[in-house]
Amino acid sequence: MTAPAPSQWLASVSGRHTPGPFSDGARTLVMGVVNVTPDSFSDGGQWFEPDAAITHARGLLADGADLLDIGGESTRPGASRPSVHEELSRVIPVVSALAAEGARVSIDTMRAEVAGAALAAGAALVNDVSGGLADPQMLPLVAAAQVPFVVMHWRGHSVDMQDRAAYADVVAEVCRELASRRDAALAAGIRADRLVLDPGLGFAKLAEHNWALLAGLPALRDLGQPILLGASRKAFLGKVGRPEHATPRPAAERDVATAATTVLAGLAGVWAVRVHDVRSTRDALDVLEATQAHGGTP
Ligand code: PMM
Repeated sequence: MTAPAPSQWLASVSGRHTPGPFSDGARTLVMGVVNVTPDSFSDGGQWFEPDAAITHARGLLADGADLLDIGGESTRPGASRPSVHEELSRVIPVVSALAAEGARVSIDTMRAEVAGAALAAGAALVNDVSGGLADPQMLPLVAAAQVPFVVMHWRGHSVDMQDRAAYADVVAEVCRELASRRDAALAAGIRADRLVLDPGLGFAKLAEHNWALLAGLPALRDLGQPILLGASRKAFLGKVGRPEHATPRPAAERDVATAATTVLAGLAGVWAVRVHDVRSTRDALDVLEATQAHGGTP
């Protein structure tokens, strides 16, 4: 599958927005990232204490986040996994506090036990970067809980995932592998209107694969499910516009590039973007929506 020619890209995204959980499809939602980890690539250690994570999350809500994605396991390339006990102790106090304040909380985990505890603590959505592959209990748990589920494209745990970044046609293969996980989720009893698909930028992907997937958003959207996009601060954005052997920009200096990907996502009718800096993301979407309200762009 080849990406549409540039002149066709805007036409192919024109006017089509897929509704999804918590959304009638009128606009792209903003999911704010709260990593309660010591080692995430962009903000590891900054919000590791529950109080710091909760304060940070409140700031994301004030900046306009529609959802908060709370995770206790770093998925940076090469990362090793925390124990279940450690993951639970990182995320549950944060999920409970924020859900009690009325925030819409997503739990970012590959473990059914953590997802179950987070749902009991008030989470409203499960975001599994393995799409149910890492833990066989995940799909039945989500089906029984009757909550929305994000299925991300995944080829294995972070410790060696970049060894699996080999594709003849990345857009076609990611679409095919996501469709197979969608079918597994449906077969497990998860309702189609609760399923969100995510191409998994940076997970078993090189920079060229991430760019091809951004160009391929219309093909992903044609899978018929709402799409979540997680481009925020990822390494390929640190390299854009730099000479090949230059040092990439540090993660905290990638928010303008992230906002540019948000505009592309909004144009392509993506359901939600998962981002670290909610303020610049909201600005980018507000500009797009104001332009669209005046009849410009699809
Ligand atoms: N990326 C990260 C973690 N969780 N979940 C989804 N659905 N999609 C993503 O792209 C994604 C994710 C890694 O980024 P981080 O370390 O900044 O959270």
